[in-house]
Amino acid sequence: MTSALIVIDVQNDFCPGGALEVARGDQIVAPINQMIDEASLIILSQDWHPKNHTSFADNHEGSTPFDVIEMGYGSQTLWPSHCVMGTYGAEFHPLLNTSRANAIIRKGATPMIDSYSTFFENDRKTPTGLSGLLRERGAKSLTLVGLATDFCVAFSALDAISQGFDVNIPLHACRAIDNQGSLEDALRKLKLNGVRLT
Ligand code: VGL
Ligand code: ZN
Repeated sequence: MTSALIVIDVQNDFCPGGALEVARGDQIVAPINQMIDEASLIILSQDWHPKNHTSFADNHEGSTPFDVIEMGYGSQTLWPSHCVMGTYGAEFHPLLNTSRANAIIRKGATPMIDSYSTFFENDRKTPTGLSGLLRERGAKSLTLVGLATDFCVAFSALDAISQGFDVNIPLHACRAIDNQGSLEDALRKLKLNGVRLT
């Protein structure tokens, strides 16, 4: 069975000192590099927003980060402006080994839709093309690692299951935002849907 390693959003803005820093987010770079050395099909996901992105609190007057608003596609957490395309914050962590990556999937570029998952935008309908890429390459089993466990890793894992892949998440190679119980919620949903947590 062919397997693929999907490295989610290991970018400067999600690491300590970044705009939407995840505690100890940089500690996963070394274990992920080790997994990259051993993987045969490697996909990197990159959160990649325009400055006017609807998920930024800065773009909603009177809002502050972590407020929740209603969008046409459901509720949306407002974030500090992060991973703006072309900026340092949107670049991969400088120590992440990107040289062996087979493909980079960028997500979140549509101004009016957020995209936690690297398979579908938050409207749950607009595909990034990753499912097709993995299928054409014969991948059946996916290992997901990266940032953040409770948002982009979890949403990607649930979509991967719905797309018929086997999914494994080694938690030592992930870190969470953990806002208002979001990590516990995510872990429960992942287990319920058959994601293997190791
Ligand atoms: C992420 C919030 C907003 C993530 C991306 O990578 O988990 N979280 N954009
Ligand atoms: Zn984002």
